[in-house]
Parts: sequence; structure tokens; C-alpha cells
Amino acid sequence: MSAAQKELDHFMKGLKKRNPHEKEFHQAVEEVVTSVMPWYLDQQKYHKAQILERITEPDRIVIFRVSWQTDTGEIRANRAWRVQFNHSLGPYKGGLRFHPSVTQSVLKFLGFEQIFKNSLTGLPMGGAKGGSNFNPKGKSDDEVMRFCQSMMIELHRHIGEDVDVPAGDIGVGSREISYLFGQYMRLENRWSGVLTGKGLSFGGSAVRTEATGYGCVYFCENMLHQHDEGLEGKSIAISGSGNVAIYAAEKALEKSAKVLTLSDSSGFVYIKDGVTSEQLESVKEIKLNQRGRISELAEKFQGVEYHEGARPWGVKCDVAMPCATQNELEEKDAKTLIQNGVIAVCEGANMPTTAAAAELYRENQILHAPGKASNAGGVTVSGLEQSQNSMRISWSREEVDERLQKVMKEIHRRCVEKGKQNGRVNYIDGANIAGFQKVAEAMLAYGVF
Ligand code: NDP
Ligand code: 2IT
Repeated sequence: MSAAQKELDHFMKGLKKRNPHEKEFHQAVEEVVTSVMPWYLDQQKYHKAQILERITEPDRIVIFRVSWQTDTGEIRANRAWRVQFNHSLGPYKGGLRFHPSVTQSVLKFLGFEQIFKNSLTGLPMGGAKGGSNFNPKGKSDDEVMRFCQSMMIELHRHIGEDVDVPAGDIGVGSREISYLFGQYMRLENRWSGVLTGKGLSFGGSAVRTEATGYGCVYFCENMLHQHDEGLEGKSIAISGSGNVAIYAAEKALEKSAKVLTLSDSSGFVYIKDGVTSEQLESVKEIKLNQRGRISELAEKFQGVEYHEGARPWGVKCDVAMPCATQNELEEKDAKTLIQNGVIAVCEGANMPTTAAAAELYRENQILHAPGKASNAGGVTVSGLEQSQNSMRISWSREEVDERLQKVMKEIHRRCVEKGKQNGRVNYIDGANIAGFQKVAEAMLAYGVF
């Protein structure tokens, strides 16, 4: 057994003991520590400063109750969290997720990933994540408003434009951000850029809505170019039909790729000839405005097949873009994708690939972009929204999009620089090492804290 493997096993044993039953958190840490361990062991000063032990311990976690009333007057109590993981590089930054599957483990994995993602963007942002086990599905706008207002009554004490700046994630879009932001203003009696993803009429940035999906396609294009390939004519299987999936599909279409699938938690749609712009506009209406089901697309358009209860990974494609949720692409799915000739997997979601599936990609030399690199476009434009708010100006769509493209290109360059191995690029190692080194350096400079 190599020294790095021995040290990794020892470290993970301790981490699991300190954080029992948090399997998503263990998974996210193990991936990062596996990449950085050989470098870490070479750099005694980091080892001596116990950077790994410190960086895997959140600065703090705020846990609180959110009580609210349904439209019929019944009282409900949910649990909410804000995991402020590490602010070495800037104010805490990261989304809020509303989904019944939210647990402390899920938010710790997301907050941990966010540290390195934000580091990769080159913008001054620390890592955080928050959210609640509240399920917005089937709730009225008024119910969601009351929930958001109640949540902010506690959350407002812990955030601030120079302290911690939340944004959206699963189940938190412009409606929720607006309710949260309005309540923050009421409580603090001042306007500040304390949340990102705001409406364009009250301090939001152009392109923030589209940024994660667009950024993912920009990253994918960079990755394909690096390996003498392009996006034009490529077939893409996308999962999800929310914010990230829809705008990834939109940009892919613009780049003349063929988007074969979209999905939600009930099933997937298969469009043999590739989704059209008209169909995509319909998906926006169904999923974003009416909060309906992706199956409705098949009812509206001929040539769209709906597959209930299945994921899209059985469809033959050149590129897979998982854009729904964690661990949605398992070992058996990876096997099928590889058998069907997939050349690249570019993650729009956070940790959508299980460790076993990722191992298969590595063995089969499939290009595999980890979410912390390829989905960093969202937080990048959030960072640009913060800059615009601080300067009290708004940049044009073109200006923001150009900056986004530059940042995605730079993230890709960093992955290549740190991840080049025998003529190929290991994007997982590249992203982890590049993201980690900057934070480790800052922590070392601050001394013992
Ligand atoms: P949305 O809530 O807009 O959409 C989520 C989509 O994923 C929906 O289609 C939803 O289906 C599906 N989904 C959610 N949970 C599950 C599940 N447990 N099983 C199957 N399908 C599921 O979220 P986003 O598009 O914003 O986020 C998608 C992913 O991208 C997440 O991993 C998020 O962390 C990540 N991400 C988001 C960023 C952003 O800026 N929004 C930035 C970077 C990453 P249904 O409608 O049935 O619930
Ligand atoms: O996972 C993510 O990067 C996000 N949900 C976006 C975070 C942000 O602060 O814009």
C-alpha cells in the first residue's frame, strides 16, 4: 500500500468517527483528499499545520426551527441549516436548497465542495451552503412566502454582504430569493447585496439565471477542444429539467449540439432528433412557471417519448450532463454509457456521480469534469452580482457573459495545469488540487485558527 493510501485510510477513519452517518459528506471529502494526499504528504508545512483536519471541520453550523402556517391555518415546523464552512478566501458564499431530502450531511457535502469551487473561480468567496427539509412541491405561493419570511427571521442574524451571501439551489429560484430578500430588507431596514440571484429590477445580475447551465456547456467545450474534439453535432443526454438543465440545453442547442433527453424525479423524455427551441420554451413554461412534470412535454409534442420511473443514462450519447442531484449516476449507468461510446461526462449538478461510477470513467479514460469545476458558472455570476452591487452599477448581458466565459476558460486551464497525467487530463484531480492549494495557502498564512 502506498504512503498516500495509508494516510488517506487513516484520515478517513478519523473523519467518519467524528461525523458518523454523514455518508454524502464522507464521499465528498474522500474524493478531495484522495486527489490532494500525494501533494499534501510532500508539503510537510501543510501537514504539520493540520490543514486537512481543519479544512474538513466547518467554521460553524447554525441549525434552527422554521415554523409557518399553511393556507388552511395548520402549523408546520421544518428544520433549517446554514453551514458556514470556510471563509479563508472571502465572505461565505453558496446556495440554499429546499428539498425533503436535505440533511446536515447533504449540506455539509455541498458546503465542502463549495469551498474549492469558489476557490477555482478566482473570485474572493468562501464556501457555505444552507437550506431546509421543506418541500416546496404542491405548496401555494403564499405558503412558500410565509416559509421564506419565517426562515429569514432567524437567518438574517447570520448573513450580510461582507459576512455570508446565500443564493439559490434545488427548490430555491427567483420566487424564493425575492421573498427572502424582501424579508431581509424589512428586518434590517437597509438595502444590501446580501443574496444573489435577485430580480433584474432590484440588483440582480444579467445572466445569473442562465449562468450555471451556460457555464457547464462552456466548460464542456473547453474540455472537448483540449482533446481535439468539438461540441457541434455531438449528442448530449441531460438529466434534470430545472434551472441548470434547461440553460445547459439552451446553450448546447446554440452550439449546434443535439440534446436527446431531459428528466425530473418522475422520469425522462427522449427526443430522437434533439430538443428544439420551441420545445425548450415549453419546458421552461411547464417546469419553471407552472411547476409541472416533464411528462407534459410528451403530451404536447409528437416525437417526444416519456419513460416513467427511469433515468436517461440508457440513451446512446456522446456526452452525458447530469444536472439534477447527487448520486444520480451510478456504476451500472456508467457501464451503459461507456458501452454506448460516451466520450465525456460534464457535471452540472453537485456530486451527481457515485465514487464507483467515477472510477469506471477513470479506468476507461472518459473525460470527466467534476461539478466543482464545470458548474462553477452559477457562483461565478453570483460573485459578479456582488461586485456590481458593491459598485452600484449593472453590467450588460454581453459584458457578464464575456466575463463568465473567461472564468470558465481559466478554471479549465487550472484543471489542466494540475491534472495533466500521461498526456490526458484527470479533471477530478486537477480541480481538487487547484482549488485546495489556494485555500491551504491562505489558512497557513493566517496561523493557527
Ligand atoms: P432545480 O430545483 O431548478 O431543478 C432540479 C431538477 O432536478 C428538477 O428537474 C428536479 O425534478 C430534479 N431533481 C431534484 N432532486 C431530485 C432527486 N432526488 N431525484 C431525481 N431528480 C431530482 O435545481 P437546479 O437546477 O438549480 O439544481 C440542479 C443541480 O445543480 C443541483 O445538484 C444543484 O446543487 C446544482 N447546482 C445549481 C446551481 C444553481 O445556480 N442553481 C449552481 C451549481 C450547481 P423535480 O422537478 O421532479 O423535483
Ligand atoms: O452549488 C452552487 O454553486 C450554487 N447553488 C450556487 C451558489 C451561489 O452562491 O450562487
